[in-house]
Amino acid sequence: LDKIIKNKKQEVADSKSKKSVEQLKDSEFFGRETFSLKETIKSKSGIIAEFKRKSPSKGIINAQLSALEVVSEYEKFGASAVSVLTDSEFFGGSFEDVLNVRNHINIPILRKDFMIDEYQFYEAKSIGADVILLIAACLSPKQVSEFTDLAHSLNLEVLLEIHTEEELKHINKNIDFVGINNRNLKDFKVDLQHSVDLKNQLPEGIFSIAESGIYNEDDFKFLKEKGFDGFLMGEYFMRGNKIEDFIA
Ligand code: IGP
Repeated sequence: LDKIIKNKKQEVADSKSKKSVEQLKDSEFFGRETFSLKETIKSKSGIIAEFKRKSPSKGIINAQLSALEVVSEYEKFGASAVSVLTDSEFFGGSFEDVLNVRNHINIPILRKDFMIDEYQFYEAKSIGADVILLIAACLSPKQVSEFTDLAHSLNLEVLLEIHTEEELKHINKNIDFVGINNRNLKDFKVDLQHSVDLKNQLPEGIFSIAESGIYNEDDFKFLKEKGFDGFLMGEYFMRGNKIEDFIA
């Protein structure tokens, strides 16, 4: 994670020198009306289906498919939202992946990246994202709170990702969704029961999303029974498993 953050800081510095916030605001998507995951999480399957070519834990997952092909399937078969990785170095994603699909789907897009600087929120908005991710493990509670306000001022919804009891402190009343990562980012181990235990400590009424390592119907059913509202799934679908078979 430290390596990713270090790389991200450099990347953001480079982007800033190429394009100002004012230039980002000129993008055709900046003023668009956004889609709300708060609405689609309940009206559809709850699945947030991810487009991801590779990851630090799995290496190459699927480098063949186009983002548009994949997310169109996701939408067609009932995904509540799509998550698109925009980190290129570690996840093989790009802004183009979001830009190429924005006008072709009518569900929210989560820009999946490591948000560490205000600039990235304007960037997210300029490429047509509707939701952004904040990862507690790389932010202070104060940063989470400030970034949440900034996101909301741009009409972006906020998913806060946590993994430990300690990180419950990062939650504030303005957060839209709390994601509990089933995968430990330090050793990449997946533990669904750990997530359920943590979910039981969330504030009443907040939307909860189980993230990562959901690889079969039993995992999904288990987490659903335990009361999770949303399910963030990437690898399983990127390896060619069909979302329609899964939801049916
Ligand atoms: C999806 P999986 O195991 O279904 O491919 O996981 C998603 O939860 C995972 O990509 C993820 C992630 C993150 C990626 C969760 N939190 C933070 C990058 C950064």
